[in-house]
Amino acid sequence: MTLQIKNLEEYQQVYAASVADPEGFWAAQASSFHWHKPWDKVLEWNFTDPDINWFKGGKLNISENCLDRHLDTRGDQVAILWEPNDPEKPHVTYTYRELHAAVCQAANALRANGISKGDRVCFYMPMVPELAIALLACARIGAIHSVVFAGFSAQALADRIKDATCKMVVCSDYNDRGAKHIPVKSVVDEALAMGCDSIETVLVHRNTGDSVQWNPGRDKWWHEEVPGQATSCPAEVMDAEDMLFILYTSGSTGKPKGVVHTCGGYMVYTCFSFMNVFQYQPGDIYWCTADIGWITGHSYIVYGPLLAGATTVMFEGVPTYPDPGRFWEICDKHQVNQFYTAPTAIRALMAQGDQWVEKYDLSSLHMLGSVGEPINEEAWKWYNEKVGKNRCPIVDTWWQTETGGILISPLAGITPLIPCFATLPLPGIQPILVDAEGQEIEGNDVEGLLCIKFPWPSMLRTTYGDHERCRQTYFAPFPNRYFTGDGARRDKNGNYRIIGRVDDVINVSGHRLGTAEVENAINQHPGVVESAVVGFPHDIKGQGIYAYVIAGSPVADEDLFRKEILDVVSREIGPIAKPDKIQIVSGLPKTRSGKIMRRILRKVASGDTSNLGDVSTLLNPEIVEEIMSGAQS
Ligand code: 7RM
Repeated sequence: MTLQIKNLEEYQQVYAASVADPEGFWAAQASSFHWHKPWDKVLEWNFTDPDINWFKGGKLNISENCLDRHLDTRGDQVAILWEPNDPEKPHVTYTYRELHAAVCQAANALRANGISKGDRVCFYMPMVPELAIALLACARIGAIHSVVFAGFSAQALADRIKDATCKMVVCSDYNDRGAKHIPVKSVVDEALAMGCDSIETVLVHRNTGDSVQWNPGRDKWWHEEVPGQATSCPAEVMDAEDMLFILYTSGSTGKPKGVVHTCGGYMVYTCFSFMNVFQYQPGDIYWCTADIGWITGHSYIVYGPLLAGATTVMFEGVPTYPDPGRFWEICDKHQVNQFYTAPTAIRALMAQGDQWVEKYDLSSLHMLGSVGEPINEEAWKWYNEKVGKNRCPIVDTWWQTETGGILISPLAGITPLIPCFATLPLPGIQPILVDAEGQEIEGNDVEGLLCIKFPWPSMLRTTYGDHERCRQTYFAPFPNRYFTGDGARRDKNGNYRIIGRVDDVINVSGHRLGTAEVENAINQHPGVVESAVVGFPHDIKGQGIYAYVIAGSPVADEDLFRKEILDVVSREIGPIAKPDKIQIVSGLPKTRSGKIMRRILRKVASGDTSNLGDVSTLLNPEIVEEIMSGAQS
């Protein structure tokens, strides 16, 4: 059984033990799973290459641990409870036994279509049960999944398919999301027309039933390939360090990187963190509102909960459809016990007024979670008072795509809470703060750059196809440490408060974007010479996107120019990356070495020009005046 900590004293003991003997601690956690062969060594690592091996030589399959392992004990318990976009339609459940059969059928269908161990399969799908089923099917046959959030554009999808040389895309025909009817398959067709030569098959799930274009040699219907398959499927025996999945995430430079997670460590850590942070008890109904296109959905809708034998709710829709009471209606309807969402959703619902949340019975809730961005005090208080009725602990969970699982968070009902603090590290996690030179900042009541100084089982192993980029980004900045890219404060009692990114990554509605990535997209507009993108504080989104754009020739119709830029960004990345504000400028403030002084641009974008600091070292100090007077509000 995975250890579930029950009180603060036990947390302190377990934490101390996990640091004193990490190998002993994680070996004990790993022993609760089904291994075909035990590992030779719990941990071998260096942060120089980097080279990280957990449970090396151990043989397992994560889908067996999510499904087969539970059949005797909870085969008839609901594993996935799916709530559709349309509240008038019935919800759908899969028991562990049914999910096992469905996953085996899908796994056999993948094999029948030429997918085998090590092949990459791309997913571009809405939040339907078939997505979770097909992910687990990949894992069962040792194929590597790469989920692309279905809000990304054809171009972004094509980039990711090519980077991972995927052999198959799994998609749906259309997606009903809120009031929108989104043509998913046609975006895939468009992406594949951009030279994704590695793709042999497109497996299409019929979701809405509307007609789609068909490429007979390439496209296959899910309902023709899957249901006829056998309901058992021998699992591929994987090494603990074989790849489980790739998930693309934005960084401060260049194209998004494919973060790689492996089988054994990811399994052990997602289960352990799920059980402890959420304090899941047998029979509880757990709901995480994330999309499976992001890491939160991978780790805390699919893998963590299923490994723990939980009932996990999967929601197809959006928080505001058909009205802003939808989340609370679902909590009431399914008597949800653990509810995990993002601050941006909380702020959006808070802005709609209290009547929506007061309409429903939320007495089933035991705890509330928050993830993806710093939660501001106002949102924390509203969540606590209106949703939790002052009786549900709130866990502010800090982690990243790269960390695979939650690293710093209260354990619900155990760790004393401080609004807006992620509080304390989970067992096995050794965070430190460093200064710009990499010197560790010891003691308490201090602020610095957040690093982790010892490996944990679910950390990234590499970035797909480019190990050097992984080293450069995360391990080269400070020797022998994993650098998170976040700044943090440690209070007098050792509690962590995450301040936010210290690099050129912005967090818009909990979606992570690189400013360089948005700039590259804007620069695709033929009339744009150069651009600079920064984040600015936004009441609902957390951060908004502010773009400064230099046009090649005088702009006759500024509104048209702005609209064209938004279209280009939607085409290159997706609607989530569209700037909220675009300022047309004649130049950008640059240092003598040619670097854009983003500090100034951030200040202007945030509407605070009271203290711009020293601008005299700029190559073009005169531009600052122009930028300030043209600031968009
Ligand atoms: C899980 C996820 C990671 C970045 C991370 C932070 C920010 C995430 C919190 C947070 C403050 C939190 N993965 N972040 N959680 N900031 N408090 N509880 O979001 O890869 O998409 O983003 O998100 O900046 O580095 S992610």
